[in-house]
Amino acid sequence: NSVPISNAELATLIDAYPKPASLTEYSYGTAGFRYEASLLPCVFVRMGIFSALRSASLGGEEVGVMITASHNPEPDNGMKLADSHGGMLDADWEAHAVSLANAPTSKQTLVLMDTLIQHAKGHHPTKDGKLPKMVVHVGRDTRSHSPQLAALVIRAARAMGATVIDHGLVSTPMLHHFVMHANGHLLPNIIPQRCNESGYYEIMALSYAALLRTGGNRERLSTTSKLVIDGACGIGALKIEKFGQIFAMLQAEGSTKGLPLLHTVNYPGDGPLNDSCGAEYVQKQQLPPKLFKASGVSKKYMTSFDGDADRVVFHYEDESGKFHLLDGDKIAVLVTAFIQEEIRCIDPEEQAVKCGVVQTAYANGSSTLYLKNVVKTNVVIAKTGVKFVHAAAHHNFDVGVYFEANGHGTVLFGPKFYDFVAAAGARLRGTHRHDRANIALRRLRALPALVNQSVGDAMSDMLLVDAILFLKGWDLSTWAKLYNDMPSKQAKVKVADRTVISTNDNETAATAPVSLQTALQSAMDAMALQEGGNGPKPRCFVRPSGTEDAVRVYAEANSQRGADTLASEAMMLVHKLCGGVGSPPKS
Ligand code: G16
Repeated sequence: NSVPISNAELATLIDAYPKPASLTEYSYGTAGFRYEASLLPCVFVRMGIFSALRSASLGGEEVGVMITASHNPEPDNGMKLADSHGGMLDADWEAHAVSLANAPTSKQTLVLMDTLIQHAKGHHPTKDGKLPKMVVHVGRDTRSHSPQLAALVIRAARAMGATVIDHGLVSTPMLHHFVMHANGHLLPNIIPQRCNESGYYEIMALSYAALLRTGGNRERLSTTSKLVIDGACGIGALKIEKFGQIFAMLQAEGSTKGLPLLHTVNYPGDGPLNDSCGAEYVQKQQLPPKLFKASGVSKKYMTSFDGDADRVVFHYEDESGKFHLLDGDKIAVLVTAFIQEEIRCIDPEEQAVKCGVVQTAYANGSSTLYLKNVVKTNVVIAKTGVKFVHAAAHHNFDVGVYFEANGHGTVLFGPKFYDFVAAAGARLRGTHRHDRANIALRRLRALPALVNQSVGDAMSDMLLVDAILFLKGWDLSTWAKLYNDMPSKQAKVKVADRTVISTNDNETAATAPVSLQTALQSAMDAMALQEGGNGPKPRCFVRPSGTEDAVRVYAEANSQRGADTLASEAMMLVHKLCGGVGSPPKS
């Protein structure tokens, strides 16, 4: 497995794709490198090298590279790096990725590369003194420039001597799932699946079917309502169709016998990716996807994925035609309440496993209160970005639910959960299938495979939500009415250099420029006075985006007008105090 590296070939490749003169420095961002596509070939060559080295540094565990700019507009592209456990790249290695991406010449790139080679050899010595084997999984989204960028990663990783598994068109969570299952030894509690599309669909379909079956009543099974899916004109739209085919095939074979095919109406659309559709648009604008306007489909049960299908939100139109959004916060509430209720059926004192939710500063204040006071769970607030919320869920809880308000999230099950399920299995052996504790046990057993534990996954989350709604006999309006969201507003401001803004750890307050937080606080205080001290305190914060060249603004208040006003004031303050570009935002 020790492999020769062709330095001459690598140097030629690096020199062929130099750093663009227009760019000072590549930065890693919230979810990896993300830029306008023409700026990326240089980074992609170097990340081909990097991903091979990362695999070597883990002693030959398999890693992944996903070519996508997710929710960004079509002209952008980017890369998400999956570490061997399937999650995001280890934070300590981001710095190495950035150094390699920014090395000015091929010579300096190869010097940095050599340091990482020595690191890998030091940690995983081989008999002949060469590098351990290297395996890199590569996937890409539907952007027109993704194939060329993927080819650069593949060429560079192969020049390193790595084995490349090219999965072609896949969603981001599929790629992460493949990597997680490829390193099966890191998954002691789930039977590893084939690390390919059909393996992924099968595990989803079978566990979804297993969860639905705990509902028992066959008659009710046929009432699953038709779910309308907005795939953001991207990869999710393609993949949901394939999932439907696999589900139908399993049904024909008898594996999911008696269960209805998930009745989906798929709207791939032929518009540009993420344009006036998809989870980012629907959640940020609080509007239905434009694709639906003339489609004449039922608007009672709808869902929107984002461009790489790692986020999902639900929405519907009520009798009066009013749009209702069920975002990541609502999903966190539904899923956590469900899991805790099932656990309680086996362990009424809830002593065995610690459940909790990780949210970010964007979480609607009502959701946090509902989670704490009604669901009675633990809540932790972490920094925006899957890498942060995932780490916090893993670190704090045995069953850690994380959902960003934008719909990105999943559930992590830790060793204590599996011990709990095993002990319950032993204790409940011989009990009747319809005994409530027995039902709860079967539900809990189905979850770890249905949930994509490597990263947020629109398809997996959609199936989980659909199954929970089905088991509860709820429609979207019943779910929506669990609590009322505080009115909120999100916006973006363009500034010359967004790095002039820094924030505290959980991004609820700006720490620089110094005058900014004082001014934001005055705006919040003024809004509180205007609202007469009724209800929760108005809240607003700003932070530089790690995926777009913009500063994000969030405001919530006790009325929509209050939230809009507060957001406008915050936008004006950012523009004035942080070097706004163009004319100031209008109030
Ligand atoms: C990525 C991250 C998310 C984050 C979002 C927005 O999502 O994975 O965790 O919430 O960016 O980040 P920012 O506010 O820093 O731009 P995606 O779906 O675009 O990959």
